[in-house]
Amino acid sequence: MRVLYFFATLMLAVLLGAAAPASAAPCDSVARLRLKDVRIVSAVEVGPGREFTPLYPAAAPMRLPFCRVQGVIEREIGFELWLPTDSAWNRRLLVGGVGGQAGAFNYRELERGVRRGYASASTDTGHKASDAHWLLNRPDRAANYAHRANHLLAVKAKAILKAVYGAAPRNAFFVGCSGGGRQALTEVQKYPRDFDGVIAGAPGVNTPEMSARRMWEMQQHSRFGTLMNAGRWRLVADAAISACDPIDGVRDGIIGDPTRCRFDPASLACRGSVAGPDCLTAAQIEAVRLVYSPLHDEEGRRVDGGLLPGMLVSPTPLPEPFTPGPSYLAVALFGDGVHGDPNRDSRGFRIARDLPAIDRVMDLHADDPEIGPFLGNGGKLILYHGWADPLVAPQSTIEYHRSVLRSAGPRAASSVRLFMAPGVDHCRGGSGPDLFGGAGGDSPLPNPDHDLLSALERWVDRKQAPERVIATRIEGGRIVRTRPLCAWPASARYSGAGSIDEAASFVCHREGM
Ligand SMILES: [Ca+2]
Repeated sequence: MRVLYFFATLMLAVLLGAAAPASAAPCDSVARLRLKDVRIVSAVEVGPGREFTPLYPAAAPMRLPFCRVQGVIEREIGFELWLPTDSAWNRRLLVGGVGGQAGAFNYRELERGVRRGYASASTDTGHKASDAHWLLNRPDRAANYAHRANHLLAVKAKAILKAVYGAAPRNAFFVGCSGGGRQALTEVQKYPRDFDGVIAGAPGVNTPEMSARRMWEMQQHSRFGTLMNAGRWRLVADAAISACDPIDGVRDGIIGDPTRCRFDPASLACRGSVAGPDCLTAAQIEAVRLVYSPLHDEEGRRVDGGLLPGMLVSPTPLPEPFTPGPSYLAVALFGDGVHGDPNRDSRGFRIARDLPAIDRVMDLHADDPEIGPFLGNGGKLILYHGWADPLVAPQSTIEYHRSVLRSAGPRAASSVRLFMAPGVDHCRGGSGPDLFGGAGGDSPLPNPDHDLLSALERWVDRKQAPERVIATRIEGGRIVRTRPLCAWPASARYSGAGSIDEAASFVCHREGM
């Protein structure tokens, strides 16, 4: 078959008047492509002597030979498509989702993809992160961001691959976390034919509710002022971890399942009236209880399930994955989107009024459990979520998984897997092993036992569903711990012998089995 692609590419090159050797990145043919609604801005060969170093995230210069295509779909949906040489292409397409407000390309996935033989692609969803008010009076951009851009990218990237390599990709995968996880589920739910395999990490299944919490938390942090600084919130998270760590049978600095943890911040109360660095005053205890509790709107309706013990609250906005700068989607959504006011003060946010208003700006719900068409095409879906994620509620991913199983029945049981990652923060980081081949968490061992992307390849190719994946933790460039993540509802249990830092000492155990 390879020979056929070789000749197909050569023929295309000859037809287009290019004389590129077949081993070169296929740039010449791309620059001359004519595709409806696609403008190729540039097609540049990257390789030894022509290195490319992505500005974001900071990364090493890339020396692999590939063709870096920059283009625009329709008027302003920017995309990058990285094409390996004909002989290196694995005949697959990998699209990397982008979290937060998007407006940038996912260079981590572009790099991982091309390194592993994929043609890889990513879209900024139709605006640039440098434009803080991209959403102001732009319903067209709202639609592009919410669902159109990734769908169009899937369609156009496949067409480009067919033209360049002379063959359509045999399958297409999507990998994303956070907002990229929402994009992943939106593809599964709205465009079931785009992808054969999808990895959705920490997906904002309920992005409107999540955004409401973000705004509300910002209000509380503004109110508390210096009452609760970053160190105090750390004290609270650490105390909860310390208290609930042993419940899973292993004292390892990780809470296996924080829904089983009951932690009362009053256990940190200062003695008498003397405040100190290692204790909380009555006012601080009240602040902690409030922020960790389920959120209710001003009319008493429950919005979410609250934060779980061990999650670390940040009093200042954190950078959202893959998006340059600490700016929350929620801020653009409510100020520019809902109120059309670029200077709106977040302290004026009212949940009961503003949460329902999001739906009039754009559809950011990715909670539709009816994914029969995707499963009917043979699609495979891997969900994962860090148990210590304070930005996107892990409970919502478990609930979504449950609703999919309920609605699609046995077909879902053989085509959908959820992996909960103890101690893992938003998408990565935290105290738990966080490298397992999810979005931006490339495993040091890219094989199906250690890496979700490899496991997805095997699942799609050979119908072998992943029942566990071994997560790795690296500190100071060294592997310090490996631990299996088990297909939900199973969880890793210490076998009773061997190092707690070795995956081999753990088995996947399902309660009641
Ligand atoms: Ca533990």
